Amino acid sequence: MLRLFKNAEEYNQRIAVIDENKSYTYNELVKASNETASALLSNKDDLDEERIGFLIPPSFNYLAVQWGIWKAGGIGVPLSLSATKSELTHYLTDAKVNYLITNTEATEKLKALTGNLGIELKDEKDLRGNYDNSLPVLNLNRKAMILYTSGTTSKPKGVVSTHANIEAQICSLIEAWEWKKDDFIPLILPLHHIHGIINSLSCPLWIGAKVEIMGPFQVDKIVEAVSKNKYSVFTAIPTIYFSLIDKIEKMERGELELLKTGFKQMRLMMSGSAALAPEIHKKWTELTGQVLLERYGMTEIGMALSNPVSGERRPGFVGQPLPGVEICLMDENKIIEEEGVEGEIMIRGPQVFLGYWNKEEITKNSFFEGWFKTGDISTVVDGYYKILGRDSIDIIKSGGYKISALEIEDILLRHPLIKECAVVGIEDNKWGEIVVAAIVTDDKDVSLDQIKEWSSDLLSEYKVPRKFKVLSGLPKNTMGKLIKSEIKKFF
Ligand code: MCA
Ligand code: AMP
Repeated sequence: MLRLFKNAEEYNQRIAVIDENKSYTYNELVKASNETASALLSNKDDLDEERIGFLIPPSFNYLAVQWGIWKAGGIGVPLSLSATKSELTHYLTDAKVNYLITNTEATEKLKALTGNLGIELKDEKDLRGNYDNSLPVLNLNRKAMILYTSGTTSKPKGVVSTHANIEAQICSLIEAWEWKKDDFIPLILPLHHIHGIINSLSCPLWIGAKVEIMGPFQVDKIVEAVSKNKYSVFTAIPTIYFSLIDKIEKMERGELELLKTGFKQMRLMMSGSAALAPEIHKKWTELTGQVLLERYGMTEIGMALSNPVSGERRPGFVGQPLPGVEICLMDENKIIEEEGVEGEIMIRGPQVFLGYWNKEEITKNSFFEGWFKTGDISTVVDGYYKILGRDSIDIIKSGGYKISALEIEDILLRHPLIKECAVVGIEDNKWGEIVVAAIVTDDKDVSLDQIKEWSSDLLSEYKVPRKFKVLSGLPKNTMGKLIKSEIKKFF
Protein backbone atom coordinates (compact mmCIF):
# COMPACT_ATOMS: atom_id res chain seq x y z
CA MET A 1 0.00 0.00 0.00
CA LEU A 2 1.26 3.53 -0.74
CA ARG A 3 2.70 5.29 2.31
CA LEU A 4 0.17 8.10 2.05
CA PHE A 5 -2.62 5.57 2.55
CA LYS A 6 -0.78 3.47 5.13
CA ASN A 7 -0.16 6.61 7.20
CA ALA A 8 -3.84 7.62 6.94
CA GLU A 9 -4.93 4.25 8.34
CA GLU A 10 -2.81 4.90 11.41
CA TYR A 11 -4.34 8.31 12.06
CA ASN A 12 -7.74 6.70 12.74
CA GLN A 13 -10.09 9.13 14.47
CA ARG A 14 -7.99 12.27 13.96
CA ILE A 15 -9.72 14.95 11.92
CA ALA A 16 -8.30 14.99 8.39
CA VAL A 17 -10.51 17.42 6.55
CA ILE A 18 -13.12 20.04 7.25
CA ASP A 19 -15.15 21.23 4.30
CA GLU A 20 -18.28 23.33 4.06
CA ASN A 21 -20.38 20.32 4.94
CA LYS A 22 -18.63 18.84 7.98
CA SER A 23 -15.47 17.41 9.55
CA TYR A 24 -14.14 14.05 8.43
CA THR A 25 -11.73 11.73 10.21
CA TYR A 26 -8.89 9.84 8.58
CA ASN A 27 -10.97 6.66 9.03
CA GLU A 28 -13.79 8.22 7.04
CA LEU A 29 -11.36 9.23 4.33
CA VAL A 30 -9.92 5.71 4.14
CA LYS A 31 -13.41 4.24 3.95
CA ALA A 32 -14.72 6.65 1.31
CA SER A 33 -11.66 6.21 -0.90
CA ASN A 34 -11.74 2.41 -0.57
CA GLU A 35 -15.37 2.40 -1.62
CA THR A 36 -14.66 4.71 -4.55
CA ALA A 37 -11.79 2.46 -5.64
CA SER A 38 -14.02 -0.62 -5.42
CA ALA A 39 -16.73 1.02 -7.51
CA LEU A 40 -14.22 2.15 -10.15
CA LEU A 41 -12.72 -1.32 -10.35
CA SER A 42 -16.16 -2.91 -10.71
CA ASN A 43 -15.11 -6.44 -11.70
CA LYS A 44 -11.49 -5.64 -12.67
CA ASP A 45 -8.44 -6.35 -10.47
CA ASP A 46 -6.62 -3.19 -11.44
CA LEU A 47 -7.39 -0.12 -13.55
CA ASP A 48 -3.92 -0.54 -15.07
CA GLU A 49 -3.29 3.17 -15.54
CA GLU A 50 -6.62 4.00 -17.16
CA ARG A 51 -7.02 7.76 -17.20
CA ILE A 52 -9.90 8.98 -15.05
CA GLY A 53 -10.81 12.64 -15.32
CA PHE A 54 -12.43 14.35 -12.34
CA LEU A 55 -14.07 17.72 -12.11
CA ILE A 56 -15.12 18.19 -8.51
CA PRO A 57 -14.91 21.34 -6.36
CA PRO A 58 -12.33 21.22 -3.57
CA SER A 59 -14.02 19.13 -0.84
CA PHE A 60 -13.86 15.83 1.02
CA ASN A 61 -15.53 14.27 -2.03
CA TYR A 62 -12.69 15.50 -4.27
CA LEU A 63 -10.24 13.74 -1.99
CA ALA A 64 -12.24 10.51 -1.85
CA VAL A 65 -12.18 10.43 -5.66
CA GLN A 66 -8.49 11.33 -5.98
CA TRP A 67 -7.44 8.64 -3.51
CA GLY A 68 -10.03 6.20 -4.91
CA ILE A 69 -8.53 6.49 -8.42
CA TRP A 70 -5.02 5.95 -7.05
CA LYS A 71 -6.05 2.98 -4.91
CA ALA A 72 -7.69 1.34 -7.93
CA GLY A 73 -4.53 1.72 -10.03
CA GLY A 74 -5.79 4.54 -12.27
CA ILE A 75 -4.18 7.78 -13.37
CA GLY A 76 -6.07 10.77 -11.97
CA VAL A 77 -6.59 13.75 -14.26
CA PRO A 78 -7.95 16.59 -12.10
CA LEU A 79 -9.58 19.23 -14.24
CA SER A 80 -10.17 22.93 -13.82
CA LEU A 81 -13.61 24.04 -12.70
CA SER A 82 -13.21 27.22 -14.71
CA ALA A 83 -12.14 25.54 -17.97
CA THR A 84 -14.23 26.28 -21.05
CA LYS A 85 -15.78 23.47 -23.08
CA SER A 86 -13.07 23.70 -25.70
CA GLU A 87 -10.32 23.49 -23.06
CA LEU A 88 -12.01 20.49 -21.41
CA THR A 89 -12.31 18.82 -24.81
CA HIS A 90 -8.55 19.16 -25.25
CA TYR A 91 -7.73 17.69 -21.83
CA LEU A 92 -10.20 14.82 -22.11
CA THR A 93 -9.23 13.80 -25.61
CA ASP A 94 -5.49 14.33 -25.18
CA ALA A 95 -5.38 12.20 -22.01
CA LYS A 96 -7.80 9.69 -23.60
CA VAL A 97 -9.79 9.52 -20.40
CA ASN A 98 -12.17 6.62 -19.94
CA TYR A 99 -14.50 8.25 -17.44
CA LEU A 100 -15.15 11.70 -16.16
CA ILE A 101 -16.24 11.81 -12.52
CA THR A 102 -18.16 14.84 -11.35
CA ASN A 103 -20.88 15.79 -8.90
CA THR A 104 -24.64 15.86 -9.37
CA GLU A 105 -24.67 19.61 -9.89
CA ALA A 106 -22.29 19.53 -12.84
CA THR A 107 -23.58 16.33 -14.43
CA GLU A 108 -26.27 18.06 -16.51
CA LYS A 109 -23.79 20.67 -17.77
CA LEU A 110 -21.25 18.10 -18.87
CA LYS A 111 -23.61 15.53 -20.37
CA ALA A 112 -23.58 16.93 -23.90
CA LEU A 113 -19.81 17.42 -23.97
CA THR A 114 -18.93 13.94 -22.70
CA GLY A 115 -21.68 12.42 -24.87
CA ASN A 116 -20.09 13.95 -27.98
CA LEU A 117 -16.68 12.70 -26.96
CA GLY A 118 -17.95 9.21 -26.12
CA ILE A 119 -16.77 9.49 -22.52
CA GLU A 120 -18.78 7.96 -19.70
CA LEU A 121 -19.86 10.42 -17.02
CA LYS A 122 -20.04 9.19 -13.42
CA ASP A 123 -21.51 10.97 -10.43
CA GLU A 124 -19.14 10.70 -7.44
CA LYS A 125 -22.00 9.96 -5.07
CA ASP A 126 -22.80 6.77 -7.01
CA LEU A 127 -19.31 5.47 -6.27
CA ARG A 128 -19.86 4.96 -2.54
CA GLY A 129 -21.44 2.25 -0.44
CA ASN A 130 -19.54 -0.97 -1.10
CA TYR A 131 -16.01 -2.11 -0.48
CA ASP A 132 -14.98 -5.62 -1.36
CA ASN A 133 -11.57 -5.44 0.26
CA SER A 134 -9.40 -6.33 -2.72
CA LEU A 135 -7.41 -3.44 -4.10
CA PRO A 136 -4.37 -3.81 -6.36
CA VAL A 137 -0.83 -3.68 -5.01
CA LEU A 138 0.79 -0.62 -6.54
CA ASN A 139 4.39 -0.26 -7.58
CA LEU A 140 5.71 3.23 -6.87
CA ASN A 141 6.90 3.62 -10.43
CA ARG A 142 3.40 3.51 -11.80
CA LYS A 143 1.87 6.63 -13.29
CA ALA A 144 -0.43 8.43 -10.85
CA MET A 145 -1.42 11.83 -12.15
CA ILE A 146 -1.61 13.98 -15.27
CA LEU A 147 -1.73 17.75 -14.77
CA TYR A 148 -2.18 20.04 -17.74
CA THR A 149 0.30 22.86 -18.02
CA SER A 150 0.88 25.56 -20.61
CA GLY A 151 4.24 26.12 -22.19
CA THR A 152 5.87 26.99 -25.45
CA THR A 153 3.38 24.96 -27.45
CA SER A 154 -0.04 26.27 -28.37
CA LYS A 155 -1.96 23.61 -26.44
CA PRO A 156 -1.39 22.64 -22.78
CA LYS A 157 0.62 19.44 -22.28
CA GLY A 158 -0.06 16.66 -19.79
CA VAL A 159 2.62 16.36 -17.09
CA VAL A 160 2.78 12.72 -15.98
CA SER A 161 3.93 12.09 -12.39
CA THR A 162 4.43 8.67 -10.84
CA HIS A 163 3.56 7.74 -7.26
CA ALA A 164 7.30 7.87 -6.54
CA ASN A 165 7.47 11.45 -7.84
CA ILE A 166 4.54 12.48 -5.67
CA GLU A 167 6.00 10.78 -2.58
CA ALA A 168 9.37 12.46 -3.15
CA GLN A 169 7.70 15.86 -3.58
CA ILE A 170 5.74 15.43 -0.35
CA CYS A 171 8.62 14.01 1.73
CA SER A 172 10.96 16.82 0.74
CA LEU A 173 8.47 19.40 2.06
CA ILE A 174 7.62 17.43 5.21
CA GLU A 175 11.30 17.62 6.10
CA ALA A 176 12.09 21.17 4.99
CA TRP A 177 8.96 22.86 6.27
CA GLU A 178 8.83 20.70 9.41
CA TRP A 179 5.23 19.62 8.92
CA LYS A 180 3.70 18.45 12.19
CA LYS A 181 0.74 16.30 13.16
CA ASP A 182 -0.77 19.24 15.00
CA ASP A 183 -0.65 21.59 12.01
CA PHE A 184 -3.84 23.11 10.64
CA ILE A 185 -3.95 24.72 7.20
CA PRO A 186 -6.71 26.39 5.18
CA LEU A 187 -6.91 25.31 1.52
CA ILE A 188 -7.86 28.23 -0.71
CA LEU A 189 -6.24 27.19 -3.99
CA PRO A 190 -7.63 25.23 -6.92
CA LEU A 191 -7.01 21.48 -6.94
CA HIS A 192 -5.83 20.96 -10.51
CA HIS A 193 -2.33 22.31 -9.80
CA ILE A 194 0.62 21.25 -7.64
CA HIS A 195 0.46 24.17 -5.22
CA GLY A 196 -3.00 23.11 -4.03
CA ILE A 197 -2.62 19.35 -4.53
CA ILE A 198 0.80 18.77 -2.95
CA ASN A 199 1.57 21.75 -0.72
CA SER A 200 -1.88 22.51 0.72
CA LEU A 201 -3.47 19.07 0.72
CA SER A 202 -1.11 16.10 0.46
CA CYS A 203 1.59 17.29 2.89
CA PRO A 204 -0.77 17.78 5.84
CA LEU A 205 -2.56 14.50 5.12
CA TRP A 206 0.74 12.62 4.93
CA ILE A 207 1.68 13.71 8.43
CA GLY A 208 -1.77 13.42 10.05
CA ALA A 209 -2.54 17.14 10.21
CA LYS A 210 -5.83 18.94 9.48
CA VAL A 211 -6.96 20.79 6.35
CA GLU A 212 -9.88 23.18 6.14
CA ILE A 213 -11.04 23.15 2.53
CA MET A 214 -12.48 26.60 1.99
CA GLY A 215 -13.27 26.68 -1.73
CA PRO A 216 -11.97 29.43 -4.03
CA PHE A 217 -10.20 32.31 -2.32
CA GLN A 218 -12.58 34.92 -0.93
CA VAL A 219 -10.91 37.64 1.02
CA ASP A 220 -13.69 38.13 3.60
CA LYS A 221 -13.99 34.42 4.29
CA ILE A 222 -10.25 34.10 4.96
CA VAL A 223 -10.17 37.22 7.11
CA GLU A 224 -12.96 35.83 9.26
CA ALA A 225 -11.37 32.38 9.59
CA VAL A 226 -7.83 33.64 10.32
CA SER A 227 -9.18 36.06 12.94
CA LYS A 228 -10.34 33.00 14.90
CA ASN A 229 -6.68 32.22 15.37
CA LYS A 230 -6.88 28.57 14.43
CA TYR A 231 -4.32 27.91 11.69
CA SER A 232 -0.62 27.16 12.05
CA VAL A 233 0.39 27.02 8.37
CA PHE A 234 -0.73 29.06 5.37
CA THR A 235 0.27 28.95 1.71
CA ALA A 236 -0.85 31.23 -1.09
CA ILE A 237 0.23 33.02 -4.25
CA PRO A 238 1.37 36.67 -4.36
CA THR A 239 -1.98 37.85 -5.85
CA ILE A 240 -3.71 36.61 -2.71
CA TYR A 241 -1.28 38.48 -0.43
CA PHE A 242 -1.89 41.57 -2.55
CA SER A 243 -5.67 41.26 -2.02
CA LEU A 244 -5.22 40.65 1.71
CA ILE A 245 -3.01 43.74 2.07
CA ASP A 246 -5.63 45.78 0.25
CA LYS A 247 -8.24 44.49 2.69
CA ILE A 248 -6.06 45.00 5.78
CA GLU A 249 -5.40 48.60 4.82
CA LYS A 250 -9.13 49.29 4.81
CA MET A 251 -9.96 47.52 8.07
CA GLU A 252 -10.73 49.31 11.29
CA ARG A 253 -8.54 48.85 14.32
CA GLY A 254 -10.46 46.38 16.48
CA GLU A 255 -11.07 43.73 13.82
CA LEU A 256 -7.60 44.34 12.40
CA GLU A 257 -5.91 43.40 15.68
CA LEU A 258 -7.65 40.01 15.69
CA LEU A 259 -6.60 39.36 12.12
CA LYS A 260 -3.01 40.43 12.74
CA THR A 261 -2.78 38.08 15.70
CA GLY A 262 -4.21 35.26 13.59
CA PHE A 263 -1.50 35.74 10.98
CA LYS A 264 1.35 36.51 13.36
CA GLN A 265 0.91 33.42 15.51
CA MET A 266 1.15 30.99 12.58
CA ARG A 267 4.36 28.99 12.60
CA LEU A 268 4.77 29.25 8.83
CA MET A 269 3.30 31.38 6.02
CA MET A 270 4.49 30.73 2.48
CA SER A 271 4.30 32.34 -0.93
CA GLY A 272 4.99 30.83 -4.33
CA SER A 273 3.87 30.04 -7.88
CA ALA A 274 4.97 33.51 -9.01
CA ALA A 275 7.47 36.14 -7.93
CA LEU A 276 6.68 37.85 -4.64
CA ALA A 277 7.68 41.49 -5.04
CA PRO A 278 10.07 42.47 -2.21
CA GLU A 279 7.76 45.43 -1.41
CA ILE A 280 4.84 43.04 -0.80
CA HIS A 281 7.09 40.77 1.28
CA LYS A 282 8.18 43.69 3.47
CA LYS A 283 4.71 45.21 3.65
CA TRP A 284 3.30 41.91 4.87
CA THR A 285 5.85 41.82 7.69
CA GLU A 286 5.10 45.44 8.60
CA LEU A 287 1.37 44.79 8.70
CA THR A 288 1.26 41.39 10.39
CA GLY A 289 4.64 40.76 12.00
CA GLN A 290 4.94 37.57 9.94
CA VAL A 291 7.92 36.98 7.63
CA LEU A 292 6.78 35.14 4.50
CA LEU A 293 8.77 32.16 3.29
CA GLU A 294 9.10 32.34 -0.49
CA ARG A 295 9.78 29.18 -2.45
CA TYR A 296 9.99 28.20 -6.12
CA GLY A 297 8.37 25.26 -7.91
CA MET A 298 6.98 23.97 -11.15
CA THR A 299 4.37 21.40 -12.17
CA GLU A 300 7.06 19.14 -13.66
CA ILE A 301 9.27 19.08 -10.55
CA GLY A 302 7.17 19.97 -7.52
CA MET A 303 9.00 22.38 -5.22
CA ALA A 304 12.71 22.90 -5.85
CA LEU A 305 13.98 25.92 -3.91
CA SER A 306 12.90 27.40 -0.63
CA ASN A 307 13.90 29.96 1.93
CA PRO A 308 14.55 28.29 5.29
CA VAL A 309 12.07 27.75 8.12
CA SER A 310 14.84 28.69 10.53
CA GLY A 311 17.20 31.30 9.20
CA GLU A 312 16.95 34.32 6.98
CA ARG A 313 13.92 34.51 4.64
CA ARG A 314 15.27 36.97 2.13
CA PRO A 315 12.81 39.19 0.20
CA GLY A 316 13.23 38.83 -3.58
CA PHE A 317 14.98 35.44 -3.26
CA VAL A 318 13.75 31.84 -3.33
CA GLY A 319 16.39 30.33 -1.06
CA GLN A 320 18.27 27.07 -1.48
CA PRO A 321 17.59 23.59 -2.91
CA LEU A 322 15.03 21.54 -1.00
CA PRO A 323 16.00 18.08 0.37
CA GLY A 324 16.51 15.55 -2.41
CA VAL A 325 16.56 18.19 -5.16
CA GLU A 326 19.71 18.48 -7.27
CA ILE A 327 19.98 21.83 -8.94
CA CYS A 328 22.44 23.70 -11.11
CA LEU A 329 22.45 26.73 -13.36
CA MET A 330 23.54 26.21 -16.94
CA ASP A 331 24.48 28.49 -19.77
CA GLU A 332 25.10 27.04 -23.22
CA ASN A 333 25.13 23.52 -21.77
CA LYS A 334 27.84 24.34 -19.23
CA ILE A 335 27.33 24.32 -15.49
CA ILE A 336 27.92 27.73 -13.92
CA GLU A 337 30.19 27.49 -10.90
CA GLU A 338 30.42 31.12 -9.76
CA GLU A 339 27.84 33.18 -7.91
CA GLY A 340 26.32 36.20 -9.63
CA VAL A 341 26.23 34.65 -13.14
CA GLU A 342 22.87 34.08 -14.86
CA GLY A 343 21.84 30.66 -16.07
CA GLU A 344 18.86 28.38 -16.64
CA ILE A 345 17.69 26.38 -13.62
CA MET A 346 18.25 22.67 -14.24
CA ILE A 347 16.78 20.06 -11.91
CA ARG A 348 17.47 16.39 -11.19
CA GLY A 349 16.05 14.11 -8.54
CA PRO A 350 13.22 11.73 -7.65
CA GLN A 351 10.63 14.55 -7.72
CA VAL A 352 11.10 15.17 -11.43
CA PHE A 353 8.16 14.03 -13.57
CA LEU A 354 8.20 11.06 -15.93
CA GLY A 355 7.42 12.95 -19.12
CA TYR A 356 4.76 14.78 -21.10
CA TRP A 357 1.84 12.54 -21.91
CA ASN A 358 2.20 11.09 -25.41
CA LYS A 359 4.90 13.61 -26.31
CA GLU A 360 8.16 11.72 -26.52
CA GLU A 361 10.06 14.20 -28.64
CA ILE A 362 9.05 17.20 -26.53
CA THR A 363 9.93 15.25 -23.37
CA LYS A 364 13.33 14.34 -24.77
CA ASN A 365 14.04 17.96 -25.66
CA SER A 366 13.08 19.09 -22.16
CA PHE A 367 16.07 17.32 -20.65
CA PHE A 368 19.82 17.77 -21.08
CA GLU A 369 22.01 14.94 -19.85
CA GLY A 370 19.40 13.94 -17.28
CA TRP A 371 18.72 17.48 -16.10
CA PHE A 372 15.21 18.93 -16.56
CA LYS A 373 15.37 22.33 -18.22
CA THR A 374 12.97 24.58 -16.34
CA GLY A 375 13.17 27.58 -18.69
CA ASP A 376 13.59 29.83 -15.63
CA ILE A 377 16.62 32.07 -15.43
CA SER A 378 18.30 32.56 -12.09
CA THR A 379 21.46 33.62 -10.35
CA VAL A 380 22.90 33.00 -6.89
CA VAL A 381 23.79 35.85 -4.54
CA ASP A 382 25.36 35.07 -1.18
CA GLY A 383 24.06 31.51 -1.29
CA TYR A 384 20.47 32.44 -2.16
CA TYR A 385 18.85 31.80 -5.56
CA LYS A 386 17.09 34.71 -7.23
CA ILE A 387 14.62 34.15 -10.09
CA LEU A 388 15.26 36.61 -12.90
CA GLY A 389 12.46 35.59 -15.28
CA ARG A 390 11.68 33.10 -18.04
CA ASP A 391 13.74 32.45 -21.11
CA SER A 392 10.58 32.61 -23.26
CA ILE A 393 8.46 35.71 -23.65
CA ASP A 394 5.60 33.43 -24.74
CA ILE A 395 5.03 32.19 -21.19
CA ILE A 396 2.94 34.47 -19.02
CA LYS A 397 2.19 34.04 -15.29
CA SER A 398 -1.01 35.71 -14.21
CA GLY A 399 -2.80 35.16 -10.91
CA GLY A 400 -0.50 32.16 -10.35
CA TYR A 401 -1.56 30.50 -13.60
CA LYS A 402 0.92 29.74 -16.35
CA ILE A 403 -0.41 30.86 -19.70
CA SER A 404 0.88 30.28 -23.22
CA ALA A 405 0.77 33.39 -25.40
CA LEU A 406 0.73 31.03 -28.38
CA GLU A 407 -2.47 29.35 -27.21
CA ILE A 408 -4.24 32.71 -27.01
CA GLU A 409 -2.89 33.84 -30.39
CA ASP A 410 -4.11 30.60 -31.90
CA ILE A 411 -7.63 31.30 -30.64
CA LEU A 412 -7.68 34.99 -31.55
CA LEU A 413 -6.66 34.18 -35.11
CA ARG A 414 -9.91 32.23 -35.48
CA HIS A 415 -11.83 35.50 -35.22
CA PRO A 416 -12.94 36.54 -38.72
CA LEU A 417 -11.77 40.13 -38.34
CA ILE A 418 -8.34 39.43 -36.86
CA LYS A 419 -5.65 39.07 -39.48
CA GLU A 420 -2.60 38.97 -37.23
CA CYS A 421 -2.01 39.17 -33.54
CA ALA A 422 0.65 39.06 -30.85
CA VAL A 423 -0.05 38.28 -27.21
CA VAL A 424 2.25 39.30 -24.37
CA GLY A 425 2.14 39.65 -20.59
CA ILE A 426 2.66 43.07 -19.08
CA GLU A 427 3.63 43.71 -15.49
CA ASP A 428 0.86 44.21 -13.01
CA ASN A 429 1.13 44.70 -9.24
CA LYS A 430 -1.81 42.49 -8.35
CA TRP A 431 -1.78 39.77 -11.00
CA GLY A 432 1.98 39.56 -11.60
CA GLU A 433 1.32 39.94 -15.29
CA ILE A 434 -1.85 40.58 -17.27
CA VAL A 435 -2.51 39.27 -20.74
CA VAL A 436 -2.72 41.85 -23.54
CA ALA A 437 -2.98 41.50 -27.32
CA ALA A 438 -1.97 43.63 -30.25
CA ILE A 439 -4.13 42.80 -33.23
CA VAL A 440 -4.10 43.73 -36.89
CA THR A 441 -7.53 43.95 -38.46
CA ASP A 442 -9.03 44.88 -41.80
CA ASP A 443 -10.15 48.46 -42.12
CA LYS A 444 -13.49 47.52 -40.62
CA ASP A 445 -14.35 48.74 -37.13
CA VAL A 446 -13.71 46.16 -34.47
CA SER A 447 -15.53 46.16 -31.18
CA LEU A 448 -13.05 45.09 -28.53
CA ASP A 449 -15.82 44.12 -26.17
CA GLN A 450 -17.16 41.80 -28.80
CA ILE A 451 -13.73 40.14 -29.25
CA LYS A 452 -13.43 39.80 -25.48
CA GLU A 453 -16.82 38.19 -25.22
CA TRP A 454 -16.18 35.91 -28.19
CA SER A 455 -12.87 34.68 -26.75
CA SER A 456 -14.38 34.12 -23.31
CA ASP A 457 -16.21 31.08 -24.70
CA LEU A 458 -12.89 29.61 -25.76
CA LEU A 459 -10.43 30.72 -23.10
CA SER A 460 -10.57 30.51 -19.30
CA GLU A 461 -11.23 33.81 -17.55
CA TYR A 462 -7.55 34.43 -16.69
CA LYS A 463 -6.41 33.87 -20.29
CA VAL A 464 -8.78 36.35 -21.95
CA PRO A 465 -6.75 39.46 -22.93
CA ARG A 466 -7.49 42.38 -20.62
CA LYS A 467 -6.44 44.99 -23.20
CA PHE A 468 -6.24 45.10 -26.96
CA LYS A 469 -4.24 47.43 -29.11
CA VAL A 470 -5.72 47.61 -32.59
CA LEU A 471 -3.37 48.29 -35.43
CA SER A 472 -5.51 48.73 -38.53
CA GLY A 473 -4.66 49.35 -42.14
CA LEU A 474 -1.13 47.99 -41.81
CA PRO A 475 0.56 45.91 -44.50
CA LYS A 476 0.47 42.14 -44.12
CA ASN A 477 3.00 40.49 -41.80
CA THR A 478 3.37 43.57 -39.64
CA MET A 479 3.52 41.43 -36.51
CA GLY A 480 6.19 39.21 -37.95
CA LYS A 481 8.42 42.22 -38.25
CA LEU A 482 8.01 43.29 -34.64
CA ILE A 483 9.70 41.56 -31.79
CA LYS A 484 7.45 40.84 -28.86
CA SER A 485 9.35 42.94 -26.37
CA GLU A 486 8.54 45.91 -28.62
CA ILE A 487 4.86 44.99 -28.53
CA LYS A 488 4.91 45.35 -24.73
CA LYS A 489 5.73 49.02 -25.24
CA PHE A 490 2.34 49.65 -26.88
CA PHE A 491 0.59 49.14 -23.54
C1 MCA B 1 -9.36 37.10 -12.72
N1 MCA B 1 -9.42 38.42 -13.06
C2 MCA B 1 -8.27 38.78 -13.64
C3 MCA B 1 -7.48 37.61 -13.68
N2 MCA B 1 -8.17 36.58 -13.09
N3 MCA B 1 -7.84 39.95 -14.12
C4 MCA B 1 -6.61 39.99 -14.66
N4 MCA B 1 -5.80 38.90 -14.75
C5 MCA B 1 -6.19 37.71 -14.24
N5 MCA B 1 -5.37 36.67 -14.28
C6 MCA B 1 -10.51 39.34 -12.80
C7 MCA B 1 -11.86 38.78 -13.18
O1 MCA B 1 -12.14 39.07 -14.52
C8 MCA B 1 -12.77 39.53 -12.25
O2 MCA B 1 -12.98 40.81 -12.78
C9 MCA B 1 -11.94 39.69 -10.99
O3 MCA B 1 -10.57 39.57 -11.40
C10 MCA B 1 -12.21 38.61 -9.97
O4 MCA B 1 -12.15 37.35 -10.65
P1 MCA B 1 -12.06 35.99 -9.86
O5 MCA B 1 -11.84 34.86 -10.78
O6 MCA B 1 -13.18 35.95 -8.88
O7 MCA B 1 -10.71 36.24 -9.13
P2 MCA B 1 -10.34 35.82 -7.73
O8 MCA B 1 -11.35 34.99 -7.06
O9 MCA B 1 -9.84 37.04 -7.02
O10 MCA B 1 -9.18 34.76 -8.06
C11 MCA B 1 -7.93 35.13 -8.17
C12 MCA B 1 -7.05 34.03 -7.59
C13 MCA B 1 -7.24 32.75 -8.42
C14 MCA B 1 -7.40 33.76 -6.14
C15 MCA B 1 -5.65 34.55 -7.66
O11 MCA B 1 -6.94 33.05 -9.76
C16 MCA B 1 -6.38 31.62 -7.93
O12 MCA B 1 -6.76 30.90 -7.00
N6 MCA B 1 -5.19 31.43 -8.50
C17 MCA B 1 -4.24 30.40 -8.04
C18 MCA B 1 -3.78 29.57 -9.17
C19 MCA B 1 -2.80 28.51 -8.68
O13 MCA B 1 -3.08 27.71 -7.77
N7 MCA B 1 -1.62 28.48 -9.24
C20 MCA B 1 -0.57 27.55 -8.84
C21 MCA B 1 -0.13 26.74 -10.03
P3 MCA B 1 -14.37 41.58 -12.61
O14 MCA B 1 -14.43 41.84 -11.13
O15 MCA B 1 -14.16 42.80 -13.43
O16 MCA B 1 -15.39 40.64 -13.10
S1 MCA B 1 1.11 25.54 -9.53
C22 MCA B 1 2.52 26.41 -9.74
O17 MCA B 1 2.52 27.54 -10.13
C23 MCA B 1 3.83 25.84 -9.31
C24 MCA B 1 3.87 24.36 -9.16
C25 MCA B 1 4.19 26.48 -7.98
O18 MCA B 1 5.34 26.93 -7.86
O19 MCA B 1 3.31 26.53 -7.12
P1 AMP C 1 3.55 26.04 -13.37
O1 AMP C 1 4.05 25.62 -14.67
O2 AMP C 1 2.16 26.54 -13.34
O3 AMP C 1 3.83 24.96 -12.45
O4 AMP C 1 4.42 27.27 -12.96
C1 AMP C 1 5.77 27.13 -12.68
C2 AMP C 1 6.45 28.44 -12.91
O5 AMP C 1 6.03 29.40 -11.96
C3 AMP C 1 7.93 28.35 -12.75
O6 AMP C 1 8.56 27.80 -13.87
C4 AMP C 1 8.28 29.81 -12.50
O7 AMP C 1 8.37 30.50 -13.72
C5 AMP C 1 7.08 30.31 -11.72
N1 AMP C 1 7.34 30.38 -10.29
C6 AMP C 1 6.99 29.53 -9.31
N2 AMP C 1 7.37 29.99 -8.10
C7 AMP C 1 8.01 31.16 -8.32
C8 AMP C 1 8.64 32.13 -7.49
N3 AMP C 1 8.68 32.01 -6.17
N4 AMP C 1 9.19 33.21 -8.08
C9 AMP C 1 9.14 33.37 -9.42
N5 AMP C 1 8.55 32.50 -10.25
C10 AMP C 1 7.99 31.41 -9.71
